[in-house]
Amino acid sequence: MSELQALIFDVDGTLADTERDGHRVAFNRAFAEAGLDWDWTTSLYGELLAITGGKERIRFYLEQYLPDFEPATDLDSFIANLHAAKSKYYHSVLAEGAIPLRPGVERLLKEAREQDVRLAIATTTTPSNVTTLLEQTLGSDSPSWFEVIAAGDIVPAKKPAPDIYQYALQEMNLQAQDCLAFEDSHHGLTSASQIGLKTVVTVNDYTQDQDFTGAILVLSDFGEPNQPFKVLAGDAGDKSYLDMALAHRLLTSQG
Ligand code: XBP
Ligand code: MG
Repeated sequence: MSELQALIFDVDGTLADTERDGHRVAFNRAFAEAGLDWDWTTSLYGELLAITGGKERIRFYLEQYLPDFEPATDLDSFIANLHAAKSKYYHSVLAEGAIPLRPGVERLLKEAREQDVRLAIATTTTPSNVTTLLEQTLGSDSPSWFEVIAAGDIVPAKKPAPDIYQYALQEMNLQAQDCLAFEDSHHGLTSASQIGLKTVVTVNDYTQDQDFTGAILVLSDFGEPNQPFKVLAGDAGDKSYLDMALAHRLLTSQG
C-alpha cells in the first residue's frame, strides 16, 4: 500500500513562471553584454524550451539558427562563459522581486511541512537559481525545507531523462510509489513518470498545449481557497484547490 511520504517539485514553470520574464531576459542580457545581437523573443524562446538546460539551449540555438557562427574561443568555453553571465543576470532579475510563486505553492509547501511530509526539488536549472528563487520568495531559511535539491549538472542526462528524479529518490531512500511529483511540462512529466512517479501537472502559457497523457491530474494551477483551479484532465473530486488531502488521495487512487 502506497503512503504519501514526499512531494518532489520541478522549479521552472511549476513553483514560479520563471521562463519568459526570468531566464529569457537573463539570456538576452548576457548576449548583449557579450556584444552579440541575438534576441530570444518570447515566441522563439517557446521553441527553444524544447531543449532543457541553459547551456544545451545555447548550443542548440547555434546549431539550428546560426550554423556559421564562429566563437572567439572553443565552443564549450564560449557557451560556459555566456551561461555564467546568464546565471548572474538571472539572479539579478530574481533580486528585483519580479517573479512571484504560482498560486497555492506556498500554501501547499507549508501544509506538507506541518504534516511532516518530506519535500524535494528535481530540476534542470542551475542549483544556485533554485536557492535564490526560494530565498527571494519564501525567506532565507526556505532552502532548508527541502531535504534534497537535485538540480542542473548533478546528473549526466537532463529531463526528459529520468535521472534527476531517480537521484532525488535515491538521496531520500524512498520508492516512487510513496511520492508525488509536480511538473509543468511534457519533458518534466516524461522524466518523472518514466520511473513510476505519479505526477500532477500545472500548465502555463508555454506548456498548455503539450501532451500530458499519463499525468494523474492536469490543472491550471494549484489554486487557493478563494481562487479555484481549473481541472484540465483527471479527477479532483469536490476540491477546488490542491491541498494535502487531495495529494494523499491522488497517490492512492488507481489513475
Ligand atoms: C528548466 C530549464 C532550464 C532553465 C534554464 O526545465 O529548462 O534550462 O530554462 O536554467 P525544468 P539554466 O523546469 O523542466 O527543470 O540556464 O540554469 O540551465
Ligand atoms: Mg518546468
